[in-house]
Amino acid sequence: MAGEKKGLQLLDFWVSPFGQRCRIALAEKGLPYEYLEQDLMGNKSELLLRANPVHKKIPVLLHDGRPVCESLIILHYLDEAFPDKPALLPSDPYARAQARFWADYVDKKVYDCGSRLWRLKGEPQAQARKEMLEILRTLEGELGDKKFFGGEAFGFVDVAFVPLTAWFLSYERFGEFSVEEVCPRLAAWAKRCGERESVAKSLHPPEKVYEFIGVLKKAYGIE
Ligand code: GS8
Repeated sequence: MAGEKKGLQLLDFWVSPFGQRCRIALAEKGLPYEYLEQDLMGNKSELLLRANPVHKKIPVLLHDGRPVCESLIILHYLDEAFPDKPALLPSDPYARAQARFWADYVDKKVYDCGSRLWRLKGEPQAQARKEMLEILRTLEGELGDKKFFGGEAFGFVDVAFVPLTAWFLSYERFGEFSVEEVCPRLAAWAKRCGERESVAKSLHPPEKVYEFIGVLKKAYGIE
């Protein structure tokens, strides 16, 4: 047991899109929890190291003291552990598989490519820009004319992807493109999601994310 407390606790870091997924899911389900901000810059808490000894990363959800790690696994767990609350995954097995596929695509592609956009310069950065546009266009293609990725209801893929919309402004500045121009339907989806209370309460203004990237660049010695 990593913690002693009953109920739900979330070990998190304010700007983390992975942590924000969990905050949004908890809010969508109306589950109360204790938020425990973690220091990731060189001073990780005993609780975090005990709760996630393998990756030593946030987010970690503690449920009655038992840790669940990895954001998408946490979303899945919340669906299963609280079946009386609104589910994020659809009930049809095929639709579930599709939702997992796209959440996994977001996971593998967006954050990593975005990091390359602000970390790199010259040709490697141009390559990251090209890739980012392909990724966004692919996601826009999957969204199509739907309101949300799963259709009418805000669900698993939306929760997985929407925290990264707060990073769009930074991607646009480093990549010198406009999401609105390249992917208008995706931009409209981001706006639609941002109107939900669960999302509005969990995300930070894109300017704050941009400032935070400046802090990271300094810490990594990137000019
Ligand atoms: C990623 C979590 C992660 O990168 C998930 O939960 O989905 N695949 C995981 N967490 C970062 C903060 S957000 O960038 C983290 O905890 N980093 C601390 C470290 O690497 O030391």
